[in-house]
Amino acid sequence: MTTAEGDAPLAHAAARVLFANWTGGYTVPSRSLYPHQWSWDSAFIAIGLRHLSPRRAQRELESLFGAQWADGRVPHIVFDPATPSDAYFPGPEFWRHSTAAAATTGLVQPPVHAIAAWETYRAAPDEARRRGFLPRMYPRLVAWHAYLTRCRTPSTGGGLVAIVHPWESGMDNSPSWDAPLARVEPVPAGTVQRRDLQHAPAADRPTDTDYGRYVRLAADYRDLGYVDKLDALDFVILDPMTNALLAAAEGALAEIAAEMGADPAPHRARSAEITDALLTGLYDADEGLAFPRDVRTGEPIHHRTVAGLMPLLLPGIPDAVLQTVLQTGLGASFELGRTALVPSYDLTGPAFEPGRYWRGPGWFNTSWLLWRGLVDRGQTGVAARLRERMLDTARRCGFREYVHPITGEGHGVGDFSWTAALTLDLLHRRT
Ligand code: 2M8
Repeated sequence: MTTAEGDAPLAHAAARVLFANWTGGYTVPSRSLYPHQWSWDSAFIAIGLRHLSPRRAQRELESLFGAQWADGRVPHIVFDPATPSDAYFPGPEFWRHSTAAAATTGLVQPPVHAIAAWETYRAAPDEARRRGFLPRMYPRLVAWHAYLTRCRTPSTGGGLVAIVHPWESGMDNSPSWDAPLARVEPVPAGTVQRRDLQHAPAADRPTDTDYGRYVRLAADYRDLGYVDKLDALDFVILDPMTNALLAAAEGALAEIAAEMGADPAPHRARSAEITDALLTGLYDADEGLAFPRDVRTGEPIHHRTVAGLMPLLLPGIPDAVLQTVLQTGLGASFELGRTALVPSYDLTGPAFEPGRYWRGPGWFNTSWLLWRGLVDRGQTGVAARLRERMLDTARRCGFREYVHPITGEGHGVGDFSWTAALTLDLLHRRT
């Protein structure tokens, strides 16, 4: 796989970011704002890194799974012991948990890892076989998905897995979480140290009140010993992106199992089960997209966000649903393929803010996921337009964390790893 000649400067610039953010064993999302290893970031990073160094991409995932808990969960942050503990808040002394490998948080992030492992393997199968990459990763990936199924399936959730903190959605500050968060008492202002505001403008980041609520939820979960007593937690949500990714990741696990001579059938069956549960429990045919469901109230949360388009990732999506969700994506709320990046929140919605973290800006990872879903579902025309817009934006924004969805103006930090990694992946893969 090679990039076209004219794209060489962009590919080199992306590679420079990934090399600069490589720590020796994994890649930090950003040297300033996020100086540790993040779970789903590492999956997206591996997807790009495999084009530069398949071995580093393998190590990226192996290093994350080296901090996997005994119960199978893959922590959302693995703390770098060499980075001062006050460089990021909440740091290791807040979370108070260490595995044999490192201090970690007790939360998780969306399960993109099996997809990343399969893509990483396919970039250099011989090297991967020599290093025993799949035999090492497969049992760990199985244990990770088993944790979600065993511990995160609420009895009233129709078989879907739940998240227990906005940070677990990856779309931390989404308007979808406003109503469930309103039930949460923020910790007193003085207990939150906003390290993030030293690296990004306050207008691009969550408010102090929301941060106080994030910290309260995390402290409550920690004080329960990170035991998933779903009835005792305040924030328990069935999120469409998490579940669509789990269905897609089970599809990737089926490919991995088949490649290793193991039985792929249980993974295909699980993928189909989650697909059915998502279409029954979260998809709204009249609105043309999926909504999260609040397990505490049993009600859907009616904000239109990019997570609602993620049924496009489902390997077994029925054609009628595919066409409907695609029309929603192409419509006024998301303008898919016509904006700089796919907006994280409805362009016409009441809570839309084009510059604030997950409340409207476009992000490379969610846009890439939709691109990838469109390619896999045979929607190559729309996928090609989306890819062009993403590459234009990457050329103009300097690998920023997120951008104004229409103008492409950069927000958040610069030299952001998954922006660089996914740009590189797009350059290497024609639609
Ligand atoms: C953001 O989340 C972290 C907390 O995990 C933060 O705001 O401090 C989110 O965009 C999340 O999706 C991402 O994984 C993380 C690191 O890039 O940053």
